[in-house]
Amino acid sequence: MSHTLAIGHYEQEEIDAFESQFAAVVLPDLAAMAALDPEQRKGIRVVAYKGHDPFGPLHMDALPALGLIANYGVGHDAIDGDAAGARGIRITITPDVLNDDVADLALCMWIAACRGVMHAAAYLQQGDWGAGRPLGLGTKASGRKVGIVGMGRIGRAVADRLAAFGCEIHYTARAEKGVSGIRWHATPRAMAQEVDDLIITIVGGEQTRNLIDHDTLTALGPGYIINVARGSVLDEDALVEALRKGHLAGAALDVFAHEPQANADLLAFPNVLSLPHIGSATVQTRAAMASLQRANIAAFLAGAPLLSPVP
Ligand code: 8YV
Repeated sequence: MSHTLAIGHYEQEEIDAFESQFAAVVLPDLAAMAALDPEQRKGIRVVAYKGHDPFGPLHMDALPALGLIANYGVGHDAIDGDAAGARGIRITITPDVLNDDVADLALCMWIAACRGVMHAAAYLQQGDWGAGRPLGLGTKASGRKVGIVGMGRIGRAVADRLAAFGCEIHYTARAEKGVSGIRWHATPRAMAQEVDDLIITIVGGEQTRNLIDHDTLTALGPGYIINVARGSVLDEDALVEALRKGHLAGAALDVFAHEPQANADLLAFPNVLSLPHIGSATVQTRAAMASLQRANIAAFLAGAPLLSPVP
C-alpha cells in the first residue's frame, strides 16, 4: 500500500517520478482526499504538497500516520506550521533553487513597469504607431532608488541585480543584516519615504499580512510597486485606492491575495502588469524544485536527515 500522497497540479514527468520512486497516489487538490479509502489514508506517511490552499489540522488529522509534508516551493504559509508541529509532522521546502528565477522576474516586471512596456506593446498592436499617434515617454529604470521589502535569499538576489543597474538600494527586515552598500530601515513605511519604488520579496503568512498598507503606499508616492512574494503582504484595497487616486505610477504583481482569482479591480488598470504567479515557472527551476522535494521525501522514508526542513 502506498505511503506517499502527492497533492497538486504536477507535470506529467513529476507524476511519473512520484509513481515510480514512491508508488505515490496523486490527487489534484486537498479536497480530493475525501474520496480516499480510509484504510489507504491510515497508511500515508508523506504528503508531497504543491498548492496554495490552506493545509490545516483537519487535513492532518485525516492522515494519522503523516510524518512529513514536503512542500513544492519555498513559501510554506499555506501549511499550518503550529498544527504540524503539535502533531510531530515535519515540513520541508525547496529554497535557493528558485532565487534566480524569482529575482529575474522581479527585475523584468520592474523595468517593464518603468518603461511602460505593456502600454507600448498595446500601442503598436492597436495600430497607433502606424497611424502616427503619439506615444508618451517611460521612466528611466537604471539609477532609481529601490526599496526591497524582506532581505532573505530572494531579496539578496534582487539586490545583486539592482546593483548592476546602478540603483541606490534600501531594504527593510526585522533586524539589520549588515549587507554592505545597502541601507536598512526598520519599517516599510520609513523606507517608502526615501525610495522611488518598492519590490516585495518577504515571506507570506499572518506576520506579514497587509504589511504594505495605505500609509506605506502614501509614503511611497508616485513610484512603482512590484510584488513577487505573496498577495497577502500587500493590502489590495489600499493599492486599488492609491492607483485610482493617481498616488502611484503603477504596479506589477505576480501574486494575488485570493489565487487563482486575481483582483478584478487591479486587472482593469492599464498601469498594472498582472501575472499568474510565474516567479519560479521555468523548466529548469521547476525540475530543480521537484527534484529537491523528492530528495526530501526519500531522506525521510530512509530515516536520513532532511535536506531542507523548515526549522
Ligand atoms: C510556488 C512559490 O511554489 O516557492 C514559492 O513559494 O510561491 C512558487 O514557487 C509554485 O507556484 C508552485 O505552487
